[in-house]
Amino acid sequence: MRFSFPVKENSFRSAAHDERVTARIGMWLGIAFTVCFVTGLLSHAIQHPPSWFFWPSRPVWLYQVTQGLHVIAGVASIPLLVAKLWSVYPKLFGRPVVRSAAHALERASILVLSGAAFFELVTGLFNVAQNYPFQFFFPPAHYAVAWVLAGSIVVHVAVKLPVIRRALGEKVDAEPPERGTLSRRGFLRSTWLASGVAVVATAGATVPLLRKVSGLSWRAGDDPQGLPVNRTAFAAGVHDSARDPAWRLEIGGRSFTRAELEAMPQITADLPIACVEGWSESATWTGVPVADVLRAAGLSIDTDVRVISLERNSLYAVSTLPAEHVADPLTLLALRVNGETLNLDHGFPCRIIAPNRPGVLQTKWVHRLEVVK
Ligand SMILES: Nc1nc2c(c(=O)[nH]1)N[C@H]1C(S)=C(S)[C@@H](COP(=O)(O)O)O[C@H]1N2
Ligand SMILES: [Mo]
Repeated sequence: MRFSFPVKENSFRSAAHDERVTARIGMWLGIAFTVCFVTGLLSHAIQHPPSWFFWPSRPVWLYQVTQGLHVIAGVASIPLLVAKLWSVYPKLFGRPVVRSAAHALERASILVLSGAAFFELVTGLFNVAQNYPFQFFFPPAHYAVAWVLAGSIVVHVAVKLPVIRRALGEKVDAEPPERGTLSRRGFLRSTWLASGVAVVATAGATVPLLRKVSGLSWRAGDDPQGLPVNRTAFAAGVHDSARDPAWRLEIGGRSFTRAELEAMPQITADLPIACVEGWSESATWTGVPVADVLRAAGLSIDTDVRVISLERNSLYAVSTLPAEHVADPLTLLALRVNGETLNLDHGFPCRIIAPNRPGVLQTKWVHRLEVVK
């Protein structure tokens, strides 16, 4: 490539910068971001339910699928975003810098779009890696910027619609590439390949079939009882209290020892833990349905139930089971996993395992249940 200075927008001849290429990558990036946005809003609503919101307890694997898709689409977007930015960066050299007020707005909206997209993918990636180098709290920041991103994408697509239409209507390789250069199709194929490799390398975190080939998959380690541990009993400060023989499950003025819970009829079911970080892992859980514990304490089961952990001062120490989940016989106060007594790090003496819920609400080291009026 030979440049004469100053560099001009049309000095860039590579097929990668052709609008047909830009539009096609843009379309896939738009689809991937839409999947992220919809599944992200859903996950947010499940964790912070507005009064009109209803989330069923079945099928048991639904959240595992929607959150798996959220993270897989986000991972796929990373190579797509890099390729998209590469495709359009010659526009930075377009002159005049600003042609009109409308043009200035358009350029500003692209700046917002790129910044928001970069922020979402980087923070999301750090989150799935359970690494928080930033000062802000991840979920509200990731959620707020998602709206900024969605808005700027709508503006961008609306402004570019005529170009997008024209570009998608044309064949990718209507004329052969310059000798010795990558064709448009070649650039597109490399982009799809990079995206595909990124997905295959990580999706094993939630897709069992890919576990062996997902070299970069996070959290697929050999933790106790074959399940990843998100926070250990030690880190949660319950290392002693959870093993204290004086432990009781308290509910409505009644209390139960672990032996008393074990003496109640047990249910065994295969249920996943589906973490918001995108990993999921199924196990065979055994325990007492929460509804049975409520009945044993003489309480109605037609109610929301607050679950309180031995853990103190943590956002994850309390969760609320909606009535819909309370009534489901698979919503367990789990005592055993894969045929063994629950490991201390997995929530001994007992933990919540409910169908179709984010892992963050599967509260460990449960100490008290409260009826929410
Ligand atoms: N009390 C308490 N319960 C908790 C957590 C926690 O930090 N404290 N982490 C939650 C999260 S984010 C997940 S994904 C699951 C993970 O369960 P595991 O560590 O047994 O795999 O536990 C949930 N229950
Ligand atoms: Mo989680």
